[in-house]
Amino acid sequence: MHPFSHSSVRYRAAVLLTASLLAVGCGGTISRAADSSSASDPTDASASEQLTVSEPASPQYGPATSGTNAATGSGSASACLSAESGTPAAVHGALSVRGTDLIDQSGNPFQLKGISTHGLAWFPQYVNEDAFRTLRDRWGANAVRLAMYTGEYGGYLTGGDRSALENLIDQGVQAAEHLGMYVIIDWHILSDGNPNQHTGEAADFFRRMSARYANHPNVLYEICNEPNGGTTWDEIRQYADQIIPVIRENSPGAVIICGTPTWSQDVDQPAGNPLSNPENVMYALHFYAATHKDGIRDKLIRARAAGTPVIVSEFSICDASGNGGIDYESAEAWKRLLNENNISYFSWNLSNKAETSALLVPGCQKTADWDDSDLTETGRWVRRLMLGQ
Ligand code: IDC
Repeated sequence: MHPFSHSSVRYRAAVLLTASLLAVGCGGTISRAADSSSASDPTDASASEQLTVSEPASPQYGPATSGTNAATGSGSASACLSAESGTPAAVHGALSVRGTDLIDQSGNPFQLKGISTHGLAWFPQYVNEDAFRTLRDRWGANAVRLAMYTGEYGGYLTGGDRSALENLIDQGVQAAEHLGMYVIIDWHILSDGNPNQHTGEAADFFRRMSARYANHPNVLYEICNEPNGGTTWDEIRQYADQIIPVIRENSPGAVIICGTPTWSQDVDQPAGNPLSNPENVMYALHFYAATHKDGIRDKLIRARAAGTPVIVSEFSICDASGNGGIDYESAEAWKRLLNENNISYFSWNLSNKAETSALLVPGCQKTADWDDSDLTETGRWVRRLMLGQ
């Protein structure tokens, strides 16, 4: 049984203990704003209608207090993690990359099993601790991914409310840390297909994020979700060679996820043309099972054979539009491949949008504590995957 698939007294005790320790040792450096970003996803009218964002509950975590350097957020990393006894991050500690494997603090291969948010600006209501606790205790998740679109409507570089987006990230990181879960901060490029278009903004963003979370070993950085539109690996490499040192300056040991060409499918390419500083870097492979089949599975196998560490930081079991029918046969083939090779994965997406990849049914208004009847077919499949069923 997955050690975190049950709700337990131990967890509650750990959370209480953590809450008190976090207040002095691991507090965040920015307080949450009273408002939240509220742009709707214009690509789906029905979803937009549902997306009136209510004011979030009063902050559960204050800004850093005594014992923490409020300017840098520097608490003791070990204090952060040791506080959360029994939780995934307390048990596995700081992660790193060895060969093709993600490993934990004891040097054992470790598999992140995570859920990705939808766009933070569009579905901010799911960035809450109860939601993440539900994913941890009822789904067996040990990680979440915070997807911050950069180029879409309401995105970070396209008129989005930057401070609201960064507050959501902080809320998500703190909730994850509180629960002893790992968390990816995702610079979610998509329509802006070449990350070099915005290297300056990305560097600025990751400089500040990596400073803020320098002593938070549960934080991973994904520097470009899905390069596309003909962007080559060589171009991505040039971008990564600029962004990775920026993160390393503040957070030398963090695991960094680098996207690959063709919407993060070409993981076979980095091997022949490596990054300048490939330590603790994993390469993103994204699949949508109804579209991406043997050809992409072969790329994964070839990449690993060439020594490339691969992480599936986004997937679903429908087609690449995020919609359409589920391909169960291909989904099962992916499931076998991921589990046989201990490959980390993050399921797209935690929302009630009317699309196949959404994990919640469109009528579901709950933002946590979902029952089976609240889950879509995809949601149920993903939950079974994570629970090892
Ligand atoms: C999709 C969402 C959809 C949204 C669209 C925006 O599911 O609701 O309207 O983005 O353009 C990806 C991307 C991810 C996509 C997803 C499905 O990383 O942002 O989300 N997908 O198309 N890569 C392959 C598929």
